[in-house]
Amino acid sequence: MDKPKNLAEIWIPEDKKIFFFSDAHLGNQPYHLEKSREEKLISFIQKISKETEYVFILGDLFDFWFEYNKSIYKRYIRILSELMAFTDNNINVNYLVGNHDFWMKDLFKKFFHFNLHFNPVILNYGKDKVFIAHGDGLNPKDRGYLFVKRIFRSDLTVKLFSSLHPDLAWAIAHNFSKTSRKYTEQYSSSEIEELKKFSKNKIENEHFNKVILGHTHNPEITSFKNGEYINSGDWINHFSYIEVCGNKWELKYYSKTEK
Ligand SMILES: [Mn+2]
Repeated sequence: MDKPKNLAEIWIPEDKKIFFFSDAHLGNQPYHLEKSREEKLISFIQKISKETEYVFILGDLFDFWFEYNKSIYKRYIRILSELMAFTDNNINVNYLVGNHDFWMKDLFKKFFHFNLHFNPVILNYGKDKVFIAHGDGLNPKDRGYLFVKRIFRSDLTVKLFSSLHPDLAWAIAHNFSKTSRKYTEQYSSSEIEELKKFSKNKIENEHFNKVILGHTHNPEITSFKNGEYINSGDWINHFSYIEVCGNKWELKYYSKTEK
C-alpha cells in the first residue's frame, strides 16, 4: 500500500466510542438568529462529553476564525467556554482545521489541549483504516478555491491582518467569509460527487475502508465494494454527526430531547 506522505496517524482502541461533527459556521448570522442552533450544539457537546473519550471536530466550527495573540472575538465566548467541557473531562479532541478556520495558532493546543491538524489524518481503529479530512481542497478541479486558500493562509496576509485593530479585522473578516462561502457552501451536486469520487479512489486504491469528511454540509453514507464514505453534514440545517463504537458506524441527527 502507498502510505500518503507525512500524514499524522492515530490509534484508538476499537472498544472506545468516537464522535465526529463539523461545520457549525458559528458567527455567520446575527446572534439572535443563530442562538438556538448554538444552544443545540452546546447541548450536544455536553452530552457527548459524558459519553466518550474521543472526539473529532472536522473543521469550520466557526464561520471565521482569526487568532490574535491576546484578544478573542466576543461572539465566541459562549462556545469556547462550552468546549472546555472536553478539556475538563480529559477528552482527546482532534480538530481538523477547516477552510473557515483561517488562522489558528496556539489557543486550542495550549488552553484546550486539542490536537490541531492542518492536514488529513489516518485513524487506525480496530480493523478499520480510516482517512479523515475536513474535505476542502481535495477536488483538484477546484483551482479557484485552492488559489484563494493559498492567499488567505499566506504569512504576509496573516501579518497584515494581525496589524489591524481587531474590530476592523473582524469587519473585514465578515466580508471575506461571505466570499469564501461562495466557494464552499453553495455545493452543487457535482461538487458533492467529486468528494464521493475522491473517497471511492481512496478506498479502492489506498486500501482505506472508511473515508470521513465534512465540508459539503451534506450528511451522507455511501457504500463502495470495500468500504464506506461518511460525511458528517452540518450544524446549520442538519445537526448531524457520526458515532462509532466497535464496527458500528452510524450517521445520526441530534435533537435536544435525546438528552
Ligand atoms: Mn468547509
